[in-house]
Amino acid sequence: MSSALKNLSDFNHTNIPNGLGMRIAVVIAEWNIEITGALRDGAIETLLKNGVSDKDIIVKYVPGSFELTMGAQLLCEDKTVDAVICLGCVIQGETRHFDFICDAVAQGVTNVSLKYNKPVIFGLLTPNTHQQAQDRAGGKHGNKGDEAAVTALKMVALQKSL
Ligand code: DLZ
Repeated sequence: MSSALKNLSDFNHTNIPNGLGMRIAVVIAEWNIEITGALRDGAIETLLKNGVSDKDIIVKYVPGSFELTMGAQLLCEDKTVDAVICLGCVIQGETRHFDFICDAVAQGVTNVSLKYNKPVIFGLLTPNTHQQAQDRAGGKHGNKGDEAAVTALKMVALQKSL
């Protein structure tokens, strides 16, 4: 698996657009908050580092990853929001809901994004173990929240360029 070999956060850190003037919402699942909180911190740090103003970062929480889609939809209703970053963590083996939740979020995020014509970023960790989650939430494979923030900046810049 490619992620066994590298820090995934290095992968998309080229040509990051400046986020000044962008308004970005971050929706975080409270399940596995020790992981999703680290994803949130990585995402916010990356947004700030790349020019997004503190006042233009909206942070909201939903109970679990299944609710990320609804959270994203509510935030997309706000016309001042340019993009929504969804952050969650579903650990396989911990729940029989794993496949249902992951499929629902992937489909839901896609649907909301297309419905509102707005970038909605899929920042859902789907690891087999808690250790794998930690490795991707500020550990040896980087921080998926960081990557999600870069993706949001790139997608908003793309949209604004058209
Ligand atoms: C119920 C549940 C379970 C078992 N596991 C997780 C998980 O690992 N990660 C996560 O984000 N949420 C989990 N949930 C909660 C669901 O996402 C959802 O909040 C509930 O099913 C209520 O709709």
